[in-house]
This record gives sequence, structure tokens and C-alpha cells, in this order.
Amino acid sequence: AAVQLPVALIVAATHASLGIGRAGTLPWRLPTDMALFRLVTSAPGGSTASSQPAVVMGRKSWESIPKKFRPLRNRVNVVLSRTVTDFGPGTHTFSSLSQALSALSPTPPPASTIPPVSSIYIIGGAEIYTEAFKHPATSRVFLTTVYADEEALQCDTFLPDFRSTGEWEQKPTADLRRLLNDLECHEAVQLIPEDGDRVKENGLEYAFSLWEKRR
Ligand code: FOL
Repeated sequence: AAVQLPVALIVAATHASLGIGRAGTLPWRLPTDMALFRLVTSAPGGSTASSQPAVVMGRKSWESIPKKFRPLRNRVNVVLSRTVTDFGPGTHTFSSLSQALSALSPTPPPASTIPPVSSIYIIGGAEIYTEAFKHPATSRVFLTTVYADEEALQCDTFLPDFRSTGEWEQKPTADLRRLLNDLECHEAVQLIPEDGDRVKENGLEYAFSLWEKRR
């Protein structure tokens, strides 16, 4: 039922090896990237909006979010687990990605415990991203590319190499800005440097990009 909703993946990964994690957490602290994540995945209009975006994550990613930030505010939090059935107030649990995507809808049936959702963001981690790349409903990727010394960073968790399959096309920065405007993420647009320039923070450089599935 959810396939008419836009499904996007949002992730920060190193340039060469697509490293995304180390020891169950993020390998870096990138405040501007985290602000972009929060703005893109949050409803325009915040808590007053009648429907909110869903953030879909695996159990390990849920556990990696600092307790004071979870459930992620102004978003419908969906946690995937094969064994745990309840992650507490403000969360909704499914045992697979496809089950979650089928249940999420702008107009859930009256008996549903799931609130209406306006869009769907897959927020990780590796196991969930890997499944989401293969899912036909996933049509875009918000990728933050981190230009780091891969050896020094010691990532132990990686994305599959979606960039070289030919299935995904990187869009120009102007398209990313236009999309964020269309999504009413006007604050997020302000965070994107001109012409794909890199952000420098905490000794790391990174850039924002948009990828779309070829069709
Ligand atoms: N995508 C991108 N671009 N960067 C990320 O760091 C990222 N992280 C995850 C998924 N996609 C991503 C998963 N990890 C929070 C913490 C970890 C996390 C995702 C979110 C979190 O606490 N977010 C708060 C804001 C925290 C803050 O302002 O420092 C939120 O409200 O979104």
C-alpha cells in the first residue's frame, strides 16, 4: 500500500569504501550533516503537521541513537526487529522492511495503530540499507560523502557499492536544492554549499549529493 509514497534512503558514508559505522555508532560527529538529516527527515511544519514522515531503521540503529533524541521527534519511528516487538512509546515495530513498507500509508485503515505518513526515509543501518537498495519502492538516495583517511577512521560497517551498479544516477547539486525546496525543506537548502563544494567540520570534509534510480 505504501508504494505510492516516496521512499528515500538517507546516509553518510566514506568516499572510497562507503564506511558508515564503527563499534555500533557513527565514526564521526558532523553537526551540519546531522542538522541536514534532522531537517530532511522531519515534517514541514513540525509537530503541527497532520501527517509526518516515517523514519525506518533496524534495531541496532535504534539502539545507536542517544536516548535523549529517541524516538526522533516529529517523525513516525519505525524499528525493524525479528525478535523484539516493542521499543516503547512513539515507536512502531515490524519484522521486515517489506512488512513495514506495506503498512505505512497516507491513509491507514481506521483500525490501524500506525499514524498517517507523508513520506518514508530509510535511516539504516547496513543490513536495512542493503535490503532497501534492492526494494523497488526506493527511488532516491540522500548521500553525504565523507572524504576521510579510511585507515584512520576504522569503519567496521559498510554500504553495498550502489554507485557502480549502473542502477543509480548522481544528480547535479541544483537538482538536490530544487528537490529540498519542493519538499519544503527550506532550512536544509541553506546548508548545501554552492556547486557541490565541501563542508569542513571536525577535521573532516564532506559533500551532499542526490542519487536517483534510473528508469
Ligand atoms: N544520514 C546522514 N546524512 N547522516 C547521519 O549521520 C545519519 N545517521 C543515521 C542515518 N542516516 C544518516 C543513523 N544514526 C541521530 C543519531 C544517530 C543517527 C541518526 C540520528 C539523532 O540523534 N538525530 C537527532 C538530532 C541530533 C542532533 O541534533 O545532534 C534528530 O532529531 O534527528
